[in-house]
Amino acid sequence: MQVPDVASMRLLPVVLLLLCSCTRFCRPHYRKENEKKSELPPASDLLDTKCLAERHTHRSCDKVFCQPWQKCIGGTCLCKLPYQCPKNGTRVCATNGKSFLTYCQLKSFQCLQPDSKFLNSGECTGQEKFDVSLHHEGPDSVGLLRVKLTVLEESMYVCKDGWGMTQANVACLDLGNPLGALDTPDVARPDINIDECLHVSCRGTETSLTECTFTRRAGVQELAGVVCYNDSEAPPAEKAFQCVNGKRIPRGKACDGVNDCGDQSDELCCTRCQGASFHCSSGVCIPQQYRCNGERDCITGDDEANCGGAERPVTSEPNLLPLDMDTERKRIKSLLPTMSCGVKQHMHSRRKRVVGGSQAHVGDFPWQVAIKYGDGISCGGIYIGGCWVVTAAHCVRASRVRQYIIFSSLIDWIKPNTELHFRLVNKVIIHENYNGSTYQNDIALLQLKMPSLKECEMPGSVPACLPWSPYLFQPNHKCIVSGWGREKGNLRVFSLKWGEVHLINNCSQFYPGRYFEKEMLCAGTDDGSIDACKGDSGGPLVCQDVNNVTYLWGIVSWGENCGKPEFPGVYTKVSNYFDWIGRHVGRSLITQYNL
Ligand code: 4AZ
Repeated sequence: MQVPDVASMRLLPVVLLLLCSCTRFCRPHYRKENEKKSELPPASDLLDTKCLAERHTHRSCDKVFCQPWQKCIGGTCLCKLPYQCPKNGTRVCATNGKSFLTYCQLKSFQCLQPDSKFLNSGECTGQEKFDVSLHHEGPDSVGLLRVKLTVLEESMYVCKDGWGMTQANVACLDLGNPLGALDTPDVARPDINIDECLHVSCRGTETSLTECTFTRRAGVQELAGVVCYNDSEAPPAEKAFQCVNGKRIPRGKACDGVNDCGDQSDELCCTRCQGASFHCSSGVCIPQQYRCNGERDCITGDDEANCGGAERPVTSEPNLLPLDMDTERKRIKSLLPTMSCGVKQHMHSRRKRVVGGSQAHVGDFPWQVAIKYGDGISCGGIYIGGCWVVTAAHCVRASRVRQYIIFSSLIDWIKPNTELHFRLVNKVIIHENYNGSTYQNDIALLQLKMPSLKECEMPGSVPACLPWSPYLFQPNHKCIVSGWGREKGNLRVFSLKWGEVHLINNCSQFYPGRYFEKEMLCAGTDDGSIDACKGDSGGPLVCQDVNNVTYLWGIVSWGENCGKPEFPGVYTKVSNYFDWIGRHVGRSLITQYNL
């Protein structure tokens, strides 16, 4: 670990010292190079073209959370099986006349068999009738929306207040249009006396209006108009944003927090957001109303951060239907299993934080482990829960499984502290596509031996969270690298050091032909003064989210020398290996939100 402070310098070999002081005078390169990239503006200055090419939709768990009746596999939200739903809830009735134990069970069933939609809560009686229709004055496709709810005798017009593309898309699905709505124009009221209408509010993920929230509004009001999507009336391609589902929407409607496409593809690749919307740092625009509403909408959690204790759990208006499905959705979400990772125990987090980086103390990096092989610590590693440690593939060999000792809570190798624990290794799993000459897929798992009959738990250790999406942290985010790094061949042992580095974009410019964007990431400082070095390999690069939860973002892998600004440290991009890790350790051990 190369850190520029004087105290640690004393411990570092002279060679390294010279290297560090030299690099301080080297011209910083990163800023200049990053600016070059923005000379190529995307089609619209709001949109990230590289991201658009990935064709994200509401089912991309790299970008958004899956629904509670879905699970995230290989970056896509897939249907859960009904039995994987939480058990408690109330019975609901589907359009196929069957009743289901819970809303989640119906939704997971519908996910597999899209024909059976939600009808209403409670048992099916065979009598309930739900209907959506368009009331036309003229011959064109514009109409006023009428809804017959199962709980009401008569059909009613929908109020214009609260009406928008989110609601209109759901209504057009009910009207048989898979691409939803084209527009929500103003439509003249019919001549008859209407002194009541239905106010409707949807999230946009519903497959029928029956799942939205309805309230009755008295008084003469403007009514909701809608035109469902048709290709001939849609804006021409040159003026349109092309949705992933094939729909074309006016270009100006992308990145405004409103899901105009219906598959959300117009809100998932945004460099910033316009109108009444909030920009998640993952590049997603969400409606401004979702900010500080008590529900995490951004995968990065930034919509619920800095709310000043003023989170307003939405007190929904009394719904006309006996059970509000949005409330039910949130309740199901809260029943899903949760896991604990990336949060230091209280004893430690009270410690004043060190600024500038250097010497670590017990509890500062409770996920950091040391791998002892031979006479000293050969590599770092990261505890990820259960019996599992992640490290770099180049650090371990399957044939040496019995020669490794894993230390946790270790600080000083010369003066072992009392908190120290150690474990032997049961199994070494090296990534099947690890390439020792290119360092591609430089990742390995160590399964620890259980001490007697107890679990693998190591007192004082806390697992680091694993990132399931490459969008959790962005370039320039400040992260921390830690380790017992030393010069190769130098048997002298150091204590655990840490340093702050930032994530560096576009790293192939530093390592042409050697840097693989999908599998690797770069981090460093402008002057190169903080860097990982030999012996830090296999150890953690961790980043904290807005809620101070720590994620294992990178594994120290390689780099040209150490502490050279023109050669930043290269790390294994952990998010790319989430599924691989899950396959070996069990998904439930590492999945936080999308299980
Ligand atoms: C190594 O040899 C090594 N400066 C690790 C990290 C870096 C360079 C070398 C990054 O283990």
